[in-house]
Amino acid sequence: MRTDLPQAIYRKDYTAPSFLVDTVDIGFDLDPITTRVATRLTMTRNPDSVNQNIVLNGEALELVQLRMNGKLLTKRGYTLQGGILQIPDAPDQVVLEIETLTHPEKNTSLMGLYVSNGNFFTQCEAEGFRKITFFPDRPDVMAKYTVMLRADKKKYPVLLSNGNLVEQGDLGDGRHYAKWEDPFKKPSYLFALVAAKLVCQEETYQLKSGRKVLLQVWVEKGNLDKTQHAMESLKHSIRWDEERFGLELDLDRFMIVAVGDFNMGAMENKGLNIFNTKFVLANPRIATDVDYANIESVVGHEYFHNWTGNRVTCRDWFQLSLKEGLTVFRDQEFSADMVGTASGRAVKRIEDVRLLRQVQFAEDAGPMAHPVRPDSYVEINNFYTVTIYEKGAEVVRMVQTLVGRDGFRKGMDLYFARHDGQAVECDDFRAAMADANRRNLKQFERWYSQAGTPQVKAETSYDPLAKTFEITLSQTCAATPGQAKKLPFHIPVAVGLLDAEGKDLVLHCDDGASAGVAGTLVLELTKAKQTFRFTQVNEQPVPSLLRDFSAPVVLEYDYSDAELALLLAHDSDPFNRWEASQRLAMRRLVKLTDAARNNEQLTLDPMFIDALRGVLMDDTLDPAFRELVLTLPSEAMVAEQFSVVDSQAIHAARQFMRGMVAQGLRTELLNAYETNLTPDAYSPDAEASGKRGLKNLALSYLLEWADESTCQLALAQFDTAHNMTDRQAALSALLNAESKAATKAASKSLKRFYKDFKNEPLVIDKWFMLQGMAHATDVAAMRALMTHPAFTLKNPNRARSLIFSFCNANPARFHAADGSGYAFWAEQVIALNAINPQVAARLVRSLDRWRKYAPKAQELMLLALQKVANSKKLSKDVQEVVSKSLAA
Ligand code: B3K
Ligand code: ZN
Repeated sequence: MRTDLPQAIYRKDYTAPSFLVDTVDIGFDLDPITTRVATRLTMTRNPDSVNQNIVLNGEALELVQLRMNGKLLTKRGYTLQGGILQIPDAPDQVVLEIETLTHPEKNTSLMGLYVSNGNFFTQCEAEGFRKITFFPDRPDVMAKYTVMLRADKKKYPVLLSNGNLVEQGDLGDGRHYAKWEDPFKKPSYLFALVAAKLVCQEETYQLKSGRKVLLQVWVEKGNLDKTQHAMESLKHSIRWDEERFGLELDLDRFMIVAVGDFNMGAMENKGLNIFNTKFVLANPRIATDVDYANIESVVGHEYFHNWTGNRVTCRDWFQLSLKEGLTVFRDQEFSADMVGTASGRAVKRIEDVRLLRQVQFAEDAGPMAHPVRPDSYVEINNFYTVTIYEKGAEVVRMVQTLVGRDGFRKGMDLYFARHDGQAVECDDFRAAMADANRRNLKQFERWYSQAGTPQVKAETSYDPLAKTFEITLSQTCAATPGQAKKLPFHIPVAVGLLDAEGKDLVLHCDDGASAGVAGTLVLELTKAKQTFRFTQVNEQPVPSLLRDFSAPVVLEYDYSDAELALLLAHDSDPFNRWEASQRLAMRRLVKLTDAARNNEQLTLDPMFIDALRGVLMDDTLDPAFRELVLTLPSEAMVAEQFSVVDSQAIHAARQFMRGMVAQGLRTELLNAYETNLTPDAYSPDAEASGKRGLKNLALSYLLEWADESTCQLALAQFDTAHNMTDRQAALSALLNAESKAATKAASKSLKRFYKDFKNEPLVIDKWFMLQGMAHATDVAAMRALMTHPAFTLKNPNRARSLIFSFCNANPARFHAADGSGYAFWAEQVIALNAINPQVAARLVRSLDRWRKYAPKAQELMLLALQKVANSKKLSKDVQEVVSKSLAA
């Protein structure tokens, strides 16, 4: 068995580039079979470098010729080994002319220059530019680009690249050209081109300064009725960055282009964002409320990168979170501000934290755990993770909590004043925040260097005579690969104290606490153990700890059910209201899972149902918030509570609980269903989508008892829905209900859904996804689905919709006792590896926590992992994840 790791790259080995590139002139003769790329680089020796040679990266390229200062370089003039071209003995000023050939149509990796549905696109982050031409392909080499595109005019009427269009015309032979110039220096990973048959929605938009800019959203002809929401989102993003951070769009033209084959969500290329169609196209017929919200946040995210990422970029890829964590934080704040209301903000916060806990905490506890600023990697594409993105955003959020919102803005201003146009490190961001606020953030650095989720334990004691209340916080952090010992983190813990009625007490505390929102103090935990004393506390309070989830930690406190019920009913912090509901549910789910595993009788106490009833019936609460409270922790979240996971028992426990809630609240759920209908014209706003969310959750509960009447309710919704949110929810509820009537209704609806939407790829993705996730779908059913003519592994969205949804979101079937799920997984990883290593490596992650399962299951998982490890021609993407998963 091969478990050896391919060559790792270490942060400590960073050296400055030997030559800097001043200008790049790059010309393309675009042809799907063979594209000729001619590059002219002007380069200057970097006095800071120790390396004398010119070093260029190149991958999957045919080198036609190479000239230095006009002279042809023969094979004796350079070396080319392992994707690195080196030229020794170069003068200090160099003009390099490089001609290469690439084969876009054959490029299924979707990195570099590739073809999707007959059109040309590029993806260069992180290291795709080296698949286009030889270049020092590293983010600390920033240059000015001029791009010449030449292509068949009929087939590719639209020719786009970064920056401004400076010239275009015919070439006479049925081909045409366009010349683009980007006025800003940029790293190669931000280069992009599009040559395609597309149409656009465009608009002139006036910036606050009065300057007018051209905004365009480019799509295939049939999709022009699906661009409005992306355009609106873009305008909102531009305005928001002006208002919240004083950051203006620096170009005269900003383009978004949608492509159906794309490895991730979207890409922030300078002035030419390229998007997965999934995050652009929307109309009520094809997109759900969640899709609308995702489009807004991804459009925002990519736009915000223009400052946090593009104007100030990363010195090396270890600093990835410098741009990603910060930009996720910015897009989270943007989405929250777009909703506006306090409870709307809380809903957004809860959704973000749910993702963090379910996916990032799991990553932090597994073999792929890594710090927000990693120390090493084999394949950088494997490090576009929830740790870099979501935990990175939490780290930025903690800075804001520590220095305050205004202080944070001051820090951002200083960051740009110091580093505009530079490629910098995470430390530079922290230094700007510290200096602008005269704060010591030295210990805070550990959030960047230490992996793992800290566990914070709280203990309290009340002294009625002295009227003092003490909170003792202690922190630990489990070992992660390569990091046995952890030093204490600097953790902001926001707390409030509730009286017996659930009202906030006025807080007095002298132990290093700073004021948060009213009724809240931020305790700064910096030691392994620390006590904070509150004075003038006239009654025994109930503590509301870690309000608004002020730090990405697991907080343990021995709450009684009664205390949790009080918090759920009254906490002024909506996040902790929700949190109380999840604690109540989770402790019961853990017990139920144990009982299910031991084949004991499952029971649920009425107190829990009563607490949920109270929330469900509380009309003063937003429907969206009520939906979150009524949603039980996912099976994946329950699994995290166990050292040995039993997926079948967890599924049984959670299903039992859903059934009991459905039974106990049937009348209230029916009532919620009826009072939250949204018969008016579709709008994705928070109020309407919140209503739909609660109504559809009610429907899914009602179908836990899938009798004739509830099936009819779902069928009627499916048949008459005037939007995809309701249609998909009805189908999903039917698919997951267990009764003959439901099964019949589901199969009829599935057929109809396919027929109605067969020309909408994004909807067919949903069709596959719902089936991949349905409890009834076992491996045999998956294999049958894969033979469907609409299925292909080549399109990442399609592969994800079926294969990933089964492996990641159908745990009871994926972890079938016979190991069929694992064998299936191995086959798909191997097949994907040959097509698209990045997508394949993501799928490997579905088994990386194999040590968390019972011995018998472990054995079967190990077999599957070894099968992949021993297969031929493994990409380094897949090799890295497999070997790290197998390592002790
Ligand atoms: N920066 C890109 C991600 C690139 C992923 C490369 N494997 C999208 C984003 O985070 O905005
Ligand atoms: Zn990003």
